[in-house]
Amino acid sequence: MTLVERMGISLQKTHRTKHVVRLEKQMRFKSMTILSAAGIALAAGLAVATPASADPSSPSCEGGSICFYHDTNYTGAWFKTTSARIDSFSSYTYFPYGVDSVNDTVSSIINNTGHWAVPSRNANQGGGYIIVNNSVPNLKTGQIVYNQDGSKNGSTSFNDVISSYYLY
Ligand SMILES: [Ca+2]
Repeated sequence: MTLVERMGISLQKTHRTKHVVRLEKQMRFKSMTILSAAGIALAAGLAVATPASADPSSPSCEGGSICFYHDTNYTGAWFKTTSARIDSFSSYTYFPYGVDSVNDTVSSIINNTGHWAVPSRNANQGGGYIIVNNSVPNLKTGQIVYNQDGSKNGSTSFNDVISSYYLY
């Protein structure tokens, strides 16, 4: 093989390699574009799903029910019932996971019973109470708390204290 022939082969190789590299770059760009589009679609799906799960009118607490949530804004573990009263939450657990007792752990309430609900600080409707007409997104603040004799307590938090309730 002459030197000229060798140079010819070498040039061909270089040209071919560059071409392949360019093709690979194009393919990588295309697959990245597809992945990005999938990522955007996924993010859009999640953006739609999040407010739906926090919606107070969600099927998790349909009409006739009262729902107690471990966390504020109707999130976290939840306990749903149609009972007219529960005298002690200590024997009730949340659905579906994690936290055992409903007692002294409630932070928000959805009341779809059509009645006023009166959750109390102690078991057997004792120790003071609040009156819940519809829903309370955050028991940590803004609550009118009553003493057992009906006088106002002055506290604005009724978070993590509820042990019983009745519908009025
Ligand atoms: Ca309590």
